[in-house]
Amino acid sequence: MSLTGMNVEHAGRRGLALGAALLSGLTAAGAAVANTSNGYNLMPGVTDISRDIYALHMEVFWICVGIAVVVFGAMIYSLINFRHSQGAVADTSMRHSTKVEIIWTIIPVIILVVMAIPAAEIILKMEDTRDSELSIRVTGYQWKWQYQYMDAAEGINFFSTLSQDSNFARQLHSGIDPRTVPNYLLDVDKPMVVPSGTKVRLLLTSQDVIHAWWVPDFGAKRSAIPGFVNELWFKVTPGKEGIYRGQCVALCGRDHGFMPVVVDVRTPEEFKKWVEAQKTAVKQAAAIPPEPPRSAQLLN
Ligand SMILES: [Cu+2]
Repeated sequence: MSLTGMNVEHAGRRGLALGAALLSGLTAAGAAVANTSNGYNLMPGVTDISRDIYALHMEVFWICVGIAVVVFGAMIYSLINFRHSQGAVADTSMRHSTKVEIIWTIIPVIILVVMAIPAAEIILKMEDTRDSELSIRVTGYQWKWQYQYMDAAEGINFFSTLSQDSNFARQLHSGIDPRTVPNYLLDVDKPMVVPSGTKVRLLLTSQDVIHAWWVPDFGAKRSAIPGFVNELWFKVTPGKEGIYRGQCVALCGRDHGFMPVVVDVRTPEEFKKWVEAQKTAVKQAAAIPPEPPRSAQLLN
């Protein structure tokens, strides 16, 4: 039996209906697994922004899966059912169809608009650094970070460098197995400390080359460029206090891989205590008289 044009059209419609059913089924499955994460997916993170990014990522992912199912489904169905050995005769009469062209232009445009609206909303939210409660100036150096606190924590200023354990292990012929070093290359001597439930704004710049500050759990990443000040904000959900790790993500030279970012998120009360302790330490350090110059020591 040969397949006529009528049969092809009928089969095509059936294929589309099958694709639509699969798409709706997959969307439901996607919603069900959206809150779980394994090592292969983005992490939902601990801030509103990171959760928004994750939700958008999953939404776009399932739209792509749906498109793939419809397109490949139609292709595979056609390849199997309308193959030459089955006696299929190619329809050579259709050269151009304005109707079809309009449909396959409008559908992708609708899909793109559906994806662009929530994406733009999240970008605007990420850029809105107004009403921040704590600002920290972050300066990138080859190869470390400097954190200078402002607002209520004004005066706290320190460098954050790769922890000694990682630094020893990374040396050529160190004889140390990196797998025995906890948080290898993701640990620092002095982490950034911030309070949870607080809108923290970072002012990023660099002293030498372009670096980039990134903590995946915060959904926060921005370049630190010499001569520019870039802004970034995050607000860790209360109850999600803990240590969060990231890295410099701009190829910034030989030791690019050795300037991790570590953020210690504490409750606002604990953060206040930390600020007081830091300020006391700064005062004590300032009270120590400086050593006289060597020439003066010799004269005495
Ligand atoms: Cu860097």
